[in-house]
Amino acid sequence: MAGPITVYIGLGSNLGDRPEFINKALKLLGGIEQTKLVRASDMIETIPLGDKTQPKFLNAVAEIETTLSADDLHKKLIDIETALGKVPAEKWAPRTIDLDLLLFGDQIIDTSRLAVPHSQMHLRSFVLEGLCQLNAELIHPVIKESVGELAARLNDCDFAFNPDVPQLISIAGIIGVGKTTLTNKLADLFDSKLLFEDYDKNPFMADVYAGKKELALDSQLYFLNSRLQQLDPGALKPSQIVITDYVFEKELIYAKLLLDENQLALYEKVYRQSCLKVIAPVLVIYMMDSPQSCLEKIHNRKRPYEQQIQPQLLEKLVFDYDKLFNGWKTCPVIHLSMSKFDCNNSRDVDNLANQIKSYIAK
Ligand code: PH2
Ligand code: MG
Ligand code: MG
Repeated sequence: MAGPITVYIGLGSNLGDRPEFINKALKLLGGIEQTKLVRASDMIETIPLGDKTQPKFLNAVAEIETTLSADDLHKKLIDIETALGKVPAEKWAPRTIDLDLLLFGDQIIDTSRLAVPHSQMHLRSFVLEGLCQLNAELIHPVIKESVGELAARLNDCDFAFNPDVPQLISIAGIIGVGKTTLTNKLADLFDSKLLFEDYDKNPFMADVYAGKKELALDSQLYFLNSRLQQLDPGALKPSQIVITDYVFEKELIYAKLLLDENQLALYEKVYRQSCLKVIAPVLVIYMMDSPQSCLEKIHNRKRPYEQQIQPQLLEKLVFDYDKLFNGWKTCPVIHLSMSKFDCNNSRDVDNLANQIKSYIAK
C-alpha cells in the first residue's frame, strides 16, 4: 500500500472567536480517519482580500498526512466547515471557518469539484507566509518554484484574478538587459498584443543622449504621451493578453536622472495625472543583469544613440529599478536574473511562459 501523502490546508476565520475556530478546526483535522495532524503554522491577522470592509481574518496553514484520496479528504473538510458553522453563502462572504486544500503531495488535480494546487494560493501572502513557516522549500507542482520564491514575488500583498481588465504583462529592466528579445518571444508564445516603446520615433532622444539637456523635457513628454496612448484602457479589451517592454513607472526614474530641477517640477505634475489614466500590469517580469554586462550588450547591438551611455548611468538605473520593484505593490513581480536565465534558450522561455499562465486571468 502507498504511504501517506503530505497535505497542506489553509485555514481562515473572520467571524466570531477566530482563534477558537482555528484551534477547533485543527483538532478536527487531526481526527479525520486515516489522517494525522503533523503541525500548524502560527496564526496571522490579515486584511481581507476582496471586500476590505469585512472583519480582518486570522489565517494559518496546517500540514497533515493522509491515506485518503484528495476527493475524500475534500469532503471531510466541507464536513468540518459545516460543523463549525460555515454557512454556504455568497462567494467570499465573512465566515467562521474556511478550509482550503492547498497542496496534496505533488498531485495536480483539476476537476469540476476540486482544483489542487489551490488556484490562487500563489497570489496570496496570507497563505504563502504560513506555508513558508512550515517549509519554504516546498515546490508548487504547477509553477515548479518553491513557496519561498512565490512569496517573494508578492511583496507581502494579496492579489486575485480579474478577468474584467486587460491582462497586461510588463517586461522591465534597464537598457541593454534584453527586454526586446524576451518580449518578442513571449508575445509569440501567447499570440498576444505587443506594445513596444517607440524610442526610435522620439525625435528628441538622440540629442538628449548626446548631451542636449535643454531637450530632455521634450523627450520625456514625448515618451509620456506615447505610454498614455498605448496603455489607454479604452484601447484594450478585458482579459486580452498584452505584453509591453516597459513599466509606466520607469518614466519617473528616467525623468529624475535626465531633467533639471525646474523641468522635473513641471514633469512630475503631468506624470501624476497620467498615472491615473493608464492600465496597470497584472504581472511584471523584472530582468536583472550587472551594468557591465548590459554595457557589453549595448555595444554589441550598436544602436547609434546608445553608444555614449556611461556605466554610471546604468549603475544608477539598477539602483532605482531595484528600489522600485523591491517595494512594488501593484502586482506580482518575477525577478529574472540573466545569470540564470537565457532568452535564447527555448527551455528557459517555455518554462517562464508556463509560469506566467498561473498569474493571468482566463
Ligand atoms: N479568504 C477569502 C477571501 N479573502 N482574505 C484574507 N485575508 N484571508 C482569507 O483567508 C481570505 C481572504 C476567500 O476564501
Ligand atoms: Mg478560501
Ligand atoms: Mg474555501
